Amino acid sequence: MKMYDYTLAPSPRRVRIFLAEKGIDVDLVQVDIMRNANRTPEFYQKNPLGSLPILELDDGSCLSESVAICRYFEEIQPAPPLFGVGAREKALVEMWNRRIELEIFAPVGHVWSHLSKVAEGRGRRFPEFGEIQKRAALDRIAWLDSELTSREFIAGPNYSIADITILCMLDFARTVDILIQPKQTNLARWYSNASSRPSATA
Ligand SMILES: N[C@@H](CCC(=O)N[C@@H](CS)C(=O)NCC(=O)O)C(=O)O
Repeated sequence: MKMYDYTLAPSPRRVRIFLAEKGIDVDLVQVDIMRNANRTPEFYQKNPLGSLPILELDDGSCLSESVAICRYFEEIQPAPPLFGVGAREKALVEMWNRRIELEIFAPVGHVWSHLSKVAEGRGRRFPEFGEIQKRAALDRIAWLDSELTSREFIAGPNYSIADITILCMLDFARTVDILIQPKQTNLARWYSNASSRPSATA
């Protein structure tokens, strides 16, 4: 089994952190997406969307989508549980993971694609759209701060895949100058906690 990875990209990092939390080792193969190493016919055979991460199983079949890959590992090694335990907690983890992906990670991704210098030349850009997405991301990060007022982690008392998604989103957001604001003390406390876990360096 091996995972196609790019150290600087936030989506494969979600899986690397997940694996580190579980103590699972997987061979990593670096694919330099900034040099379009993923935009080749061979690579599109592995994932028609051309995106990372991809997990290639021993029979040669491939799984993509970071959350799907994490679910695969949760099934084969349930401990420690990172998708929640019991009906309610599992639903809350799912709820928060989806909210963070759709409501915050996606806008941050659009800011990177449409406004950042490094993404120049990677596709058509609409700077005004990028600015709108930046305002949306900032608003939703403020919402996240308020949600963390009374909880240690976003979905409850336990660290979960939803927290991993926040960590990767916030570190990615920093590259486009979307920062935790000084008054966002709940989020700052959460960030200090999550980023000091050993898995955060994965
Ligand atoms: N929803 C996907 C997102 C995958 C994605 O967008 N990956 C980026 C890296 S973070 C990528 O491979 N982009 C390829 C490119 O820009 O050509 C997941 O979670 O796996």
